[in-house]
Amino acid sequence: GEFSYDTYHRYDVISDRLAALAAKHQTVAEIVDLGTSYEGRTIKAIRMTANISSDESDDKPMVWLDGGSHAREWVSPATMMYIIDSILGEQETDKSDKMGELLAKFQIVVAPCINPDGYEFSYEEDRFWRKNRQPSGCKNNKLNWYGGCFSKLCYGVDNNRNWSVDWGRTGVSTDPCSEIFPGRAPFDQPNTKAVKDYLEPLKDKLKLFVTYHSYSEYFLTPLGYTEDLPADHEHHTKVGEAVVRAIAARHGVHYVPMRAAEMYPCSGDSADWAYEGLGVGDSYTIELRPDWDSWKVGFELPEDQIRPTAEENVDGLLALIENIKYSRENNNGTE
Ligand code: 0X9
Ligand code: ZN
Repeated sequence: GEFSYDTYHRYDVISDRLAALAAKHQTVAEIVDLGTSYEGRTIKAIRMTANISSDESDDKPMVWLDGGSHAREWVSPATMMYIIDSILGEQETDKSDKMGELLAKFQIVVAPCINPDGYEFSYEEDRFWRKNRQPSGCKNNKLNWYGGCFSKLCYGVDNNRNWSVDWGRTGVSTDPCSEIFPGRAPFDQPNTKAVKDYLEPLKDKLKLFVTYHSYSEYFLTPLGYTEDLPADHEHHTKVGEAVVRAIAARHGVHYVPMRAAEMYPCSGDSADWAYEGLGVGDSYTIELRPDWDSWKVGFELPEDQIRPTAEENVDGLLALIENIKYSRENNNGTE
């Protein structure tokens, strides 16, 4: 294994590592090709479950985790890779019993980097790039006499504004050059469409949806587009408390649980789509390290913090899975 957690990795390295893991752990892992990005990169996930080639493995309750929706949030794909490693026993080997149980009960699908074009652009051109790289339109949508752009052509849609729930209303901009441009229609971007096309037919099996971002150290519960309390609010509050407690127990870092709209309201995010669009009662956004006050560090989380961030989120994920409605209803909860 050349894959380390002392450094961030390029998309090809992440993809190769994913393939190598699936090859090494063939009885419990397989690669899922979700789709193709605008620039032609394959958007991949790894599906992990006991006896992966058996038909009954398809019927197990599903957990979905994704990272790298926003290009510059490099600790997110890194954390996804570490979580995959831990589930497959490549890291956190003391948890092998726990992970075995998890693979027996669930199918866990992890897409480490759903915005590969943006991720690569944040290496090559602009470390602080957020959106994808599909041409989005002219600045302020203003054309010249000849049908070209009056000032300039811009690139990128905010992948986390492009989902269908409350699309295009709050916390978005109609300017294609904006960081929060939601696209021209829900799912008009290959990144969101790939995830939607994979998950929609599986929605009855999907019991937990988590999307990993940075930064702020928040555990965000529904809803994101409105301050109105969702029906499951009390459940979400309990889950949030359990998760942040587990995260803090690892390295003493206290993530803050809140409703996503309390961070700021915005339309069309992925967790709201999973919650209201697919009807997944447990749907969350996690904002990884650093904390909100460390804005000078922000997206440039030092490489020596990759491992602790990932470690605390392995523990956070285990607590999360124990506390989702599905687990509680099946008497596997903590209460
Ligand atoms: O704005 C986003 O898409 C997420 N934050 S980030 O800094 N990673 O860009 C937050 C999405 C959660 N939803 C709401 N805050 N409504
Ligand atoms: Zn983000």
